[in-house]
Amino acid sequence: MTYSKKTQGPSEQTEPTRRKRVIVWICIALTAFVVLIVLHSYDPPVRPTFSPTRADLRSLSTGLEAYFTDHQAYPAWSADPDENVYGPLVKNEPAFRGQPTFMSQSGTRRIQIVTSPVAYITEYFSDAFAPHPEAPFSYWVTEKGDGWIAWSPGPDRDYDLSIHNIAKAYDGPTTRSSSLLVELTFDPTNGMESSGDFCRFKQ
Ligand SMILES: [Ca+2]
Repeated sequence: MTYSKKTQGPSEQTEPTRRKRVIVWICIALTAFVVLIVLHSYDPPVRPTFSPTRADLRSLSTGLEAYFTDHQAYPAWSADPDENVYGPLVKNEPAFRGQPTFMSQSGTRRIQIVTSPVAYITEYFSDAFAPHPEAPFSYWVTEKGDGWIAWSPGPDRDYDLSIHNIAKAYDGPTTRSSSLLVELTFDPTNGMESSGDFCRFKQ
């Protein structure tokens, strides 16, 4: 007696088998749909670049020197949030507390500032790397008043230069950075991974 093996053609699939295939195709379609939605909605974080920061620091440098020409002094700075332009931001961002920057017009002393009444710069530039998007650069003038340094915390958004070390890092006009300044400032050879701050100073 011989037996022939009978294969099951598409038209001969049983109803349960057909239902399983339909369910599998529906699952595949749903998965593909979800993946497409996720890919479409994914918005990679935009990292600030250094070009605008570098350009803003250059413009700031021009404004500071114009101010010096008229006043024989650089604009006042303060590390006290009651006196400086970081003041309104300190409540939500403690990183600005004690960080030196431009003295504000509403400070306790009546002072000439760099934006008013004469606009040596039209506004304090926003530092794209600061812990708050509206924060300007940090800023400090040497005790002798002969030099200034302005800086951004850099890609790690954490200030390496502060009121506690700035006098040791920058000692006035020089063409050569101190070893401490080199250590604490951004190194382009490390790409965006460098933790150092990004600065410009009177040379
Ligand atoms: Ca830093």
